[in-house]
Amino acid sequence: MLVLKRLITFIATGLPVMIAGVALAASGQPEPWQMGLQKGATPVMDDIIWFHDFLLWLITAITLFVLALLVIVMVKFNARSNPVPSRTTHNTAIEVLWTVVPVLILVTIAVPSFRLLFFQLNMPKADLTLKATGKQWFWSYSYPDSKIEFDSLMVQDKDLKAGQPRLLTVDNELVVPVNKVVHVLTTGADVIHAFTVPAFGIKIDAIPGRINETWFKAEREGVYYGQCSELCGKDHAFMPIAVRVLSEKDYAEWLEQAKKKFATDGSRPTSVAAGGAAN
Ligand SMILES: [Cu+2]
Repeated sequence: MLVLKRLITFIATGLPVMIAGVALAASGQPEPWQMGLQKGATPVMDDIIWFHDFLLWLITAITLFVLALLVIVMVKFNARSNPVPSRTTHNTAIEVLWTVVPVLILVTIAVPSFRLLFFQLNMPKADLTLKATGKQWFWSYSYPDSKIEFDSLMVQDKDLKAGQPRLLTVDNELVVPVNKVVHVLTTGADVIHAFTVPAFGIKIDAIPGRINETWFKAEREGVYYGQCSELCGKDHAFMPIAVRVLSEKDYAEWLEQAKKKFATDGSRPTSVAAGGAAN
């Protein structure tokens, strides 16, 4: 009885909180009691969410169908209600069906799956190129076209200002313009890290000695948070990624300031990897 009581309490109190969590999940960061994925801010993430939901409905339907078959068999064909079993061993029609129908289901999954994969992997022409270098344990960002380079470190709990999320806020955010295609090149300076922003639908390894690339086009202004997603050492959990998406005008203003604040003379190559860069 206690279990039942607890279940009722959970449903009564937990569900409204969960539903509220769904509504809040639009803020570019995880929310308490969040269900499902963060709301997408890029076309790629919108497609990922669509594909995820599509698969969820599909597997739910398949699971319920199989469950129904099992229940029918248990009720109709148990030893008591069906004492003399039939001797049937083959049925051509049903054998064709249970081969063809799963094939059709797989094709239905494969088409949007490949379409999404090509959408993610075919880079559209870049409006802006950034480089993110994973280091133990922070990120360095450079804007090669503007000769800007800076480090982005997590803000410690005691230094947080009101409204800043704990473990996600950084001192220098990555700043990008809205509705522009941004290429992100990633590399690691020491060990493998991974550059991940859930609301953008991107997750790409940052590997010492090589450059990986991905892209995003943020369609809404705001701040979007991510975290290093490759176990990279003791402070792996404390090297968040914060991307601020600004209007084109605000971005231009930020860029002017940043050019003064974070200028590199261009003669110093960004350290690519301990073993990879001979500088
Ligand atoms: Cu890392």
